[in-house]
Amino acid sequence: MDLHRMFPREVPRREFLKTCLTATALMGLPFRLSSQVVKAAESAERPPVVWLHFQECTGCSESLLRSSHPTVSKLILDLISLDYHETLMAGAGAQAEASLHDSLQTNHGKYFLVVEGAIPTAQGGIFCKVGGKTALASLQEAAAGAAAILCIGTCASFGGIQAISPNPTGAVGVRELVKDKPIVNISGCPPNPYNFLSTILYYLTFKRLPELDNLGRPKFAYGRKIHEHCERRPHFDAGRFAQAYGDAGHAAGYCLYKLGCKGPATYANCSVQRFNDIGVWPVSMGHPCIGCTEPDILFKLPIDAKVQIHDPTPFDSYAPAHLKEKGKGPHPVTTGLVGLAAGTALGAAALFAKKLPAQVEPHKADSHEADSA
Ligand code: FSX
Ligand code: SF4
Ligand code: F3S
Repeated sequence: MDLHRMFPREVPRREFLKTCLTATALMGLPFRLSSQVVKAAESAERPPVVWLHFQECTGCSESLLRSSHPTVSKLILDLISLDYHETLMAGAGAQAEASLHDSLQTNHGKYFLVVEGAIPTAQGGIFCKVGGKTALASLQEAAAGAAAILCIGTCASFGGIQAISPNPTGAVGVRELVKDKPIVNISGCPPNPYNFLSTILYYLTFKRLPELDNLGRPKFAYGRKIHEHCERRPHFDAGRFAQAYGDAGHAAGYCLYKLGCKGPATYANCSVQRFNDIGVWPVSMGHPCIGCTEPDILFKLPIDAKVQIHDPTPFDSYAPAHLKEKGKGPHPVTTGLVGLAAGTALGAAALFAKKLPAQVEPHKADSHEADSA
């Protein structure tokens, strides 16, 4: 597929470097390794990628490709050789099937398999078919020759919305079905495109996959709770909560915990590496986090349900907020302004990185990682 022609990649040098630096910081790597990351991004090596869609809304691809600022999507398309992607490819029908078959044969053992969407398993998997084949059969065939599997989104990672009880199609995530391949789960509904980009860059730089948490997610992106770096955190600590949408506390940027914010139980970097290149994320827009990266929260807990706070974590990203006293003292920290000011991609990523345990050199391979990948 000639994506070079479909998505011309004139990424200005300054934007290219800035994106690489942001990814370096996001990965928790020290600044001195940024030149290695840049070199890897510039290298001619472009791992072959086969991208399959199953039960999902395609929001993961959409959010990746339709960013207001196209550097991330262009860079991703530049870093990989995207051999098959049902949403993007021009071919259809038998031609597309032939292309998939060719790709799996030619690059056997070398390609990355990206999976978007859950896989239905009930009744032999008849609930999702592409080209007459069940998603289950397509996954098994493509997984067999993959060097590693990247699950993009919570659907592919854990089943997502399709797997919600009573789960009539028996939808599951990839790791329930594939046991003999390294699997990286980049959860989120949809995930932040930077987390996908950084995973690819990590692999290109160190020739191995990043360290993963117990849910198979890269620790650099899912190692901390969003509550730890939320700009509304000073209000949480001070006991100031929005009680209803649109009330004075909500308008003043108070904490959204009482509206059901799942931030205290959600591992993700959204409060730091924000979305849409304009420094926004759900909480900065006034909506509680719904825990979209977490298999036991997303769609399983009602939006207004309060999560238990088991281990209150100290915050140190933002200065404490003080109530304004008439005529003196500091003004209350207003969330939107602080959020936007703090949301510049590089600064925000660096903020997250400084909180991570030192991850200077790539760690030793474990069972999650691709030895040959
Ligand atoms: Fe799922 Fe992705 Fe949510 Fe949608 O494709 S993670 S429903 S944003 O798009 O898989
Ligand atoms: Fe934590 Fe959510 Fe409140 Fe932010 S809005 S401080 S993430 S509970
Ligand atoms: Fe998802 Fe919560 Fe981030 S809903 S996008 S994990 S703020």
